[in-house]
Amino acid sequence: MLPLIFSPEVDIALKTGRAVVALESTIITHGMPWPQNVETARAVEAAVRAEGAVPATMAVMAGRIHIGLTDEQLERLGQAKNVAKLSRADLAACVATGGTGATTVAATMICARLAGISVFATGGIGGVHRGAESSFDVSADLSELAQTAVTVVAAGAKAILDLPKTLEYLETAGVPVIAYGQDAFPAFWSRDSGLKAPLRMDTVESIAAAHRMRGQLGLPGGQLVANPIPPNAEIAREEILPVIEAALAEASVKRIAAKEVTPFLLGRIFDLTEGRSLAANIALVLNNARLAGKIAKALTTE
Ligand code: PSU
Ligand code: MN
Repeated sequence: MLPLIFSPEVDIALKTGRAVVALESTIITHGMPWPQNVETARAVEAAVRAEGAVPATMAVMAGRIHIGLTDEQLERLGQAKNVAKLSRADLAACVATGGTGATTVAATMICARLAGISVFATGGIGGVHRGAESSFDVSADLSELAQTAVTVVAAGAKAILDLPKTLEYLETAGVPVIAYGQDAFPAFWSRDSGLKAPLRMDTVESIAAAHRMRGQLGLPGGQLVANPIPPNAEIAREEILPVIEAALAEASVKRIAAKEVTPFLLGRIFDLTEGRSLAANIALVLNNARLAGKIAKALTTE
């Protein structure tokens, strides 16, 4: 028996073939401060529901993989300190030892596949970090996209990363990167990274069809749907880039490494923009939840 605990709502939805959207929990524990993290998690679930799909927020609690959290569990997770950040490398050990932790994009994809969920919404995936040629810091999210058949909706990759290298990696790994409704690959807080996305699709039906076709062709791995942040919420690239540079310089002086890098940078960018980066982050996650809900719906209708 797999150590999975389905919330009653998700259980019924999966058994009756309804649309379900997976959601991660690292964004709650490591990506946003309390109480905005919990408020956002709830709003994201509501956005998925508004599209007629059922949200399944994932987390490991006391050695069980939860597929869908109650409101109370969400609140507890959002207030908890020192929660483990679980990626592919940590998941089994945490479950086996009865631990508790939040799932990253990589771990959420693994849980979604185990649960039979095909679509997942997040903010921005991890990627190749700047200076990766010496640090070797490449997010496990990328290799997960190459091997786990889940369509991930994100606002591109976070602009703190080396985006050209991230796109090169995804191409090598055979991951389709699909910009939604525009040619440019979006850069999380900004709509345009200055790079062209390898693929563009303008309808959820095409995204759903491409997801299905990958399965029919026996291709492992998922798809990355890069959904630009809504125009009224974006922070222009010229404005966010110096802030990112400042945060990166600080991370380097403080020798921040491994799992701490992304949470540290997001936290510093929040401080340096006086919270504007968080408002943008919330807007883009909600936007991704809506699109993921539509894709999940499209996947349930042949
Ligand atoms: N999207 C957000 N905020 C976040 C993340 C995504 O808007 O905090 C998290 C995801 O869980 C993603 C992780 O998998 O950041 C990447 O961490 P790393 O770079 O250490 O792989
Ligand atoms: Mn990393």
